Amino acid sequence: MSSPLTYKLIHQDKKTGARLGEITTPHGTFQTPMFMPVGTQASVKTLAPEELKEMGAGVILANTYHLWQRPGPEIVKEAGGLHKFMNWDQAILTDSGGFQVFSLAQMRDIKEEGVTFKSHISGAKMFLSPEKAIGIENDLGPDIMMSLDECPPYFSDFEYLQKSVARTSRWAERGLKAHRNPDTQALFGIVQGGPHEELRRQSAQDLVSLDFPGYSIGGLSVGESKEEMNRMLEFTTPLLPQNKPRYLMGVGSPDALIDGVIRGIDMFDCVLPTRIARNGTVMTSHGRLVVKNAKYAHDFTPMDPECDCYACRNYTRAYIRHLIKADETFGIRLTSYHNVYFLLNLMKKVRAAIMNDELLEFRADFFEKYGYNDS
Ligand code: PRF
Ligand code: ZN
Repeated sequence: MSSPLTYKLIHQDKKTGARLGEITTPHGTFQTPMFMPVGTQASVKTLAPEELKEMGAGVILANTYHLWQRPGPEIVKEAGGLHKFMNWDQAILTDSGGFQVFSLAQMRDIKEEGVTFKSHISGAKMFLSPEKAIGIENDLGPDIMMSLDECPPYFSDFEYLQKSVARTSRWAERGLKAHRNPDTQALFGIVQGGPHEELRRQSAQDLVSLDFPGYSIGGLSVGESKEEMNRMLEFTTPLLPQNKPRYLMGVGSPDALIDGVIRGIDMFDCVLPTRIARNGTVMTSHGRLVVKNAKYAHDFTPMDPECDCYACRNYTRAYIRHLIKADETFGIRLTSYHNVYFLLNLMKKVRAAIMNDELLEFRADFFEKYGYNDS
């Protein structure tokens, strides 16, 4: 069996766990550490695939749960798969639906067989098993797919977490067996375990013994502190193989990206840049800026004067504020464009810093300028 995904380690930072690498998929190669913009429903909100490509996104994420509910995997399959359906020819990763069932759906009943829940769209009672999730992901056809996992609340009681982690390992094994396209789609296992080192270790060991082509770290950034997340990452990444990618799920604030990279994470995704953009908030080299605020009404400078993205090269804060206030959708297209560009560009700078063995210096400078005060 030939692997559909290869991870090449290019350079390891001398002072931290950070790794510069390259992931090759059936739909192209991207450098890591990488931020993956989220296209929940096969669209990165407000942005065209050509725009994502022009800002250097080599991989995007889509959600099994949403696409299963609507339009349904049959239609995506009929279109020739997700890449053709959405006109994106670079890599795609799908989340399994487990996390979305736990965060969006009501009336969840988790059993060994799978999870029963009420659809947040139709209200219908539905059932998701590890085999079913993999079957849908096989129909959708992303390059990288996730195992079905359970993401329990971070501080659930120990007994519960222990049972949940063991079940997530069994679900991962069942998914691996059900996987129909191991030569063209890489299936990752997801490490869980809440705040407990022994459970994280058990979870990582179980999954590593199943020999997945890559590993995700789940159950973090779910309300715990940044220090707590960093502690768990520091403990967990050394348990994962050096020659395979590590993906920290649902993390995308600039500080957490840098601190994750320092602890050996290669891939990240988050709705943050597009979500805050729709609220009129942008990330800039000097921290967050609420561009729709009245104080920018007469400000004819770019959102971020240090940014060279399409939006910052051509439009002013005053204009974008006006568009957002007037409910003109072009306004949130510009803020979305900028925010996604900002994170892709941040990761590009992070990769350069790793190559030069100066990531810690980069972190100190970035944190100071951005206004983070915990460095
Ligand atoms: N599991 C899955 N997807 C996720 C998470 C998880 O734990 C998280 C947690 N931050 C985000 N997305 N399957
Ligand atoms: Zn910009």
